[in-house]
Amino acid sequence: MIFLLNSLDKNSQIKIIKDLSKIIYKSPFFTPTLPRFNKPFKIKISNAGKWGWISNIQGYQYVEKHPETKKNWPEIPSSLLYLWQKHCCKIKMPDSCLINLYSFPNSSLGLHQDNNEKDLTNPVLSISLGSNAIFRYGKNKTNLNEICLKTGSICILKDSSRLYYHGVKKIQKVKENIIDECDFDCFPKNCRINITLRKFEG
Ligand code: MD3
Ligand code: FE
Repeated sequence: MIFLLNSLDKNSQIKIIKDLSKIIYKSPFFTPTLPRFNKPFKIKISNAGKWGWISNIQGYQYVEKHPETKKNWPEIPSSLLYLWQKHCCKIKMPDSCLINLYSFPNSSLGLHQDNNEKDLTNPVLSISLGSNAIFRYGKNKTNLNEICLKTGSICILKDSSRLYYHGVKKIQKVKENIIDECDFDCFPKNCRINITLRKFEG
């Protein structure tokens, strides 16, 4: 696991937030639910790319259409593809971009592994924007590291870290939230957005 803390400058973060607002306009946030129990997650999500990750009573899956609008997901913006090429891979492009919305103060994400992708040797790239996340991760559930992911931080998962357990314990609000400064109605005040770029198909 490679952390590039505060790696994106303000202008690149603003460009990404604008691109996200266009995605959310076409593909609104929705609340995923837990497989089997159908209990709502404490985050909202949307996607871009050919394959969007969803969760509902049936399980976790990658699907080509938004579960509510039934439309294809919007394209992954070039501002994000550029970061994938810079930090992950020049050859294979991601085909999935999950956008997680954390509201302050009640959002969190339980400890889990990401193993729904077909080829787990492909890397994952994550970008944090807005409020801070208290992020926990480790090889086992019992021995976790904790780190504060601030706005503009990038996290790269490859090789042995690809199957680490990880989750977001809580959200901490910040004095100047760059998402609030952009002033889009689609994002609540004091929120955090996490973007994960992945390759779902081989
Ligand atoms: C470690 N998202 O969407 S991003 C997820 O902050 C997810 O929203 C978190 O976990 C968030 O699945 C964490 C950092 C991250 C992403 C993928 C990973 C860490 C990872 C895959 C494997 C190991
Ligand atoms: Fe995850």
